[in-house]
Amino acid sequence: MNFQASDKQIQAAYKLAQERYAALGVDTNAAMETLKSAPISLHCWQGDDVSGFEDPDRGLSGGIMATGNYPGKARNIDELRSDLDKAYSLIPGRHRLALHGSYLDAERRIPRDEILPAYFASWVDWAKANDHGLDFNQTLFSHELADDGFTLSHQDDGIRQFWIDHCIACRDIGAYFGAELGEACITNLWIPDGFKDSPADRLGPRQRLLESLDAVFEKEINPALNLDAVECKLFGLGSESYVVGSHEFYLGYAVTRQKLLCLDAGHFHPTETIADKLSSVLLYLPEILLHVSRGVRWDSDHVVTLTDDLQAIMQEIVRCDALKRVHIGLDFFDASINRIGAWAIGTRNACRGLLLALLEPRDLLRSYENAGDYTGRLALLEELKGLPFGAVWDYYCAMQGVPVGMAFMDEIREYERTVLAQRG
Ligand code: RNT
Ligand code: ZN
Repeated sequence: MNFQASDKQIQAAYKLAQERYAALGVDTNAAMETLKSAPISLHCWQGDDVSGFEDPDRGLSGGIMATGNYPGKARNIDELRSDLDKAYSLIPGRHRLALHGSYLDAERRIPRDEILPAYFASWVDWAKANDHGLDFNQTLFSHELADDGFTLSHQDDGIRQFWIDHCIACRDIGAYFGAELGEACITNLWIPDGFKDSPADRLGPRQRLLESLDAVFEKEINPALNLDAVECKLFGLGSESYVVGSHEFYLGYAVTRQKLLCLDAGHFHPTETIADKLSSVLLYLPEILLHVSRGVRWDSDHVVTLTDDLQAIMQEIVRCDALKRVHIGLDFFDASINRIGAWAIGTRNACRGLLLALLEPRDLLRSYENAGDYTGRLALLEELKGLPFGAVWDYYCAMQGVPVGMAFMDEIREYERTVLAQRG
């Protein structure tokens, strides 16, 4: 990228920042190189409030709720792709897209247990054309056979089998993505199953879920093509008293079956952070999937901001040297603001959190800790907060050819005026 006049300032500020970090033994260029090679999996569902294209008129169910009615929501696949293209153009680095089973490209409504790779061929073409990786999710909500709150743990054998077949079909689609794109797709399974009020039987549904999962994963799939993840949860809307797929349930399942565990930042007690879980889970599982999200008082799926929690998550990934083992996906949906803005703000923040973690003087911090100098450790951690991190971030954005600072909002406003405002 050629530098413009104003870029001189960005360069000058970067030079100064580089020296400040170098004095602490941190190589800012190396940090940017690492950041460049760390993909974030953007979630398609921020673009249309989790509606999908199976039956866009159907409302959400299964504890999923998007609030707000900001104008310009994507109404079809072309609009969603166009919005995604805009979002990716504002985010530095090469990234992935996480699709859901309900985002298929079909002329008529296809039963979920019959979805095929062919219905996702146009997504593969789009991903190839734009150099995006692809991830996938089974969709076990917003469907008449999930409306009573149970899917893979349902009492009814037929309904359970329907969802098992859907999950198997989705794994095949994941493997198809992996084969087409030459890198493994992570197919993530989340189910809404649970009770609003106190159950009389907590064990039965969990036993049925265990058996269903074993049926879903019975067929071996080459891990170079598809990796399976299972997502745990503490409570949900309508499943406040009992969630079948709890943390303990899925941790046990993932460890015994060597599946990826998906940790969603909003799926625990409000003061509980997933950051502290990574180092433990990494001892028992080769890989982890994250749903980086921001709960406000509950699992509200707010846009990711540069919070202490986000920084702690990214620090743990970097401190555990686990960037290749922890896959960073996003999971927020805010329908009250410009949806492309939500993607851009949330993903840029995920990248910024990661950059901050990569700029940590790890060796120095550890040497204090190992020497028992906890005062020095605390002092340095606090001083780091005042270092010119923003200059490195701006420089990185400029080098990656994406807008620096608030300039990305100019593009979003322009797109809103010329594209979103034209939508009915
Ligand atoms: C729901 C889970 C799940 C969904 C997406 C749409 O609580 O977090 O990951 O948000 O699959
Ligand atoms: Zn999630």
